[in-house]
Amino acid sequence: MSVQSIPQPAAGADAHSSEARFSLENKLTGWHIGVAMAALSIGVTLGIMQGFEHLGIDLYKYTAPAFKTYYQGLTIHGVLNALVWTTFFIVGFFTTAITRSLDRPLKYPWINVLGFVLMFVGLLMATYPLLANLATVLYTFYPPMQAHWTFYLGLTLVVVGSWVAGYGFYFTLHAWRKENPGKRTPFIALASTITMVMWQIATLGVAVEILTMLLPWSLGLIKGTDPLLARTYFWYTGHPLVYFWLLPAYVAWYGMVPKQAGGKMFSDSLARLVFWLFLLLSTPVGFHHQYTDPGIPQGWKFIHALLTYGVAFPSLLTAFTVAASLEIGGRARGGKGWFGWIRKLPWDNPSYTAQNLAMILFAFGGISGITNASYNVNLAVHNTVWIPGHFHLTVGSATTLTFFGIAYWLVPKLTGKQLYKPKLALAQAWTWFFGMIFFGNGFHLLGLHYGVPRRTMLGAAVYRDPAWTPFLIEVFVGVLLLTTSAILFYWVIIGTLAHKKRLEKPVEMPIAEAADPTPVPAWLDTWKPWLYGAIALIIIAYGPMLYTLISEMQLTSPGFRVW
Ligand code: HAS
Repeated sequence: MSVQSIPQPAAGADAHSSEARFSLENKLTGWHIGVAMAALSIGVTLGIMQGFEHLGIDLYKYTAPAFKTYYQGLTIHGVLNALVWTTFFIVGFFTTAITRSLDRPLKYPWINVLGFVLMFVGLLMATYPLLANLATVLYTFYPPMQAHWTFYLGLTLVVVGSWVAGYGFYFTLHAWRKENPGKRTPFIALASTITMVMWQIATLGVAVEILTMLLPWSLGLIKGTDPLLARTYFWYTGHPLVYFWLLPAYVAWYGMVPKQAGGKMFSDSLARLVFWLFLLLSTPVGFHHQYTDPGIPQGWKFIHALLTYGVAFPSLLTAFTVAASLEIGGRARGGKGWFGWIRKLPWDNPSYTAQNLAMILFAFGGISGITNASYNVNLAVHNTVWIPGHFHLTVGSATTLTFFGIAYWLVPKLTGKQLYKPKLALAQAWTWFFGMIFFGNGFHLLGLHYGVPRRTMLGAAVYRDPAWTPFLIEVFVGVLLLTTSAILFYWVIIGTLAHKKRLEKPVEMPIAEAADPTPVPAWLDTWKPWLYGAIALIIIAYGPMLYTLISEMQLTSPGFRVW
């Protein structure tokens, strides 16, 4: 099957005129993913420099004054890749996903335009201190390391902009519900909206952290911060943040990839249940990032550990149900026997392949996540390179490789141009896959066996052990493959944009039908119980500890600049 045949082209003139209804949504999506891809291009370049540094080759000597130190580079790498690439891509992707799935344009498009403007202004504002080496605080910006106030305000605007975009989506969904009384919300629109609601609940933590502490502190209005309280606010947001990165990939894996595979969604009801469970369980788990923080009692860490195993459950469901959807596709394409259907999947389609490879890598990333969640194992791996090993297989693979796969149908859709050199795009997906295998395996082993610290200039470390070298070389091979892959990605995308020939028929967003005709029960299309449940669980899991930390707050720690 050729790449163009995967996103089903609609018929002729009718399809073109139906496309015209969505021209603003197309533009908005294009702006968001354009910024996302630009950010990623800088972020990955700095990642390459980190790979060299770990081998003892410090390229920062040559890139000053633009990028002066390893820590400045690491901060920019984390902020651009983990925060900017993801948030912009997700809001852009949802703009298309929600409107196409509801088959109606945005209710109040100006709200979404405003959201984009706020996000973009925020990004520009945060870029200044990053480039000027005034915000070398890494992407978690823990105090007492202090950044310039524009960094905090810029990030706040990015988050507020994404909230505003979310309001635009809610109004659109509300309008659709009024126009379609009694109908079940289409899965893609529902799942995307649940993700945005989860994000709005989750980002309250970081909003409070910045507005009540970090921003006034960086402006000199208050003298100090309380690092433990700040970390608690941060991780209130920080863990659900990872599901904000993951769930758009799940929207594609459940709602789009089965169609690309030539099959159907194994169970619409189960898919919805998974998203509701994420709304319920994503937030009250943040203490698993604070197992080693002395100020949180063991009992609370235990409760959050239990809830963490709870939030892994919808991903376990996903592993089985998405595999089942793919099996339906493989068998519909003539696959036989226990595993014969796997070969029949459309491995010649780069959009499909990137996403399926992302799933496979996530199986390993998920296992290391479940390992992290165990209190006593976490004591061994916390703050070691095991952790970046884990998150390159999750946000760097499950999310990013899926977004590459989405881009391979979305960019042709938005531009009306044929995907440039699909074989290069296929090579891109495979090089990312193998790059992450080398990278992830090397870092996991280094962290577990040798306790090699993360966020450290390993190339310059005096305690560097020669036994690390083979694994660091393995990681470097990964870096080289990932670099090749990134070059291929931009080659394909720029080639597509530059393509002269336009597609005769517009590309349609792939939307999978449910295999099971049984109607989705009403409780899986009802917001209130899930929303109230999520709020109640957050109050139980965070309320008492936040009350204690806030009532005992001591804003005494001055700011430090350690770079
Ligand atoms: Fe995590 C640290 C626990 C998932 C990202 N995580 C991090 C950090 C990041 C991150 C960025 O408990 C570092 C933060 C920092 O800078 O300090 N994580 C978990 C757990 C899960 C998990 C239990 N993490 C993620 C996801 C991320 C992400 C998703 C980004 C997108 N994580 C932790 C903990 C820490 C942590 C502790 C703190 C560590 C420390 O000490 O600092 C779970 O949600 C994972 C569940 C996943 C699964 C896998 C399901 C598999 C699927 C694929 C199926 C494959 C198919 C293919 C269908 C159970 C769905 C079929 C193939 C065919 C060919 C047909």
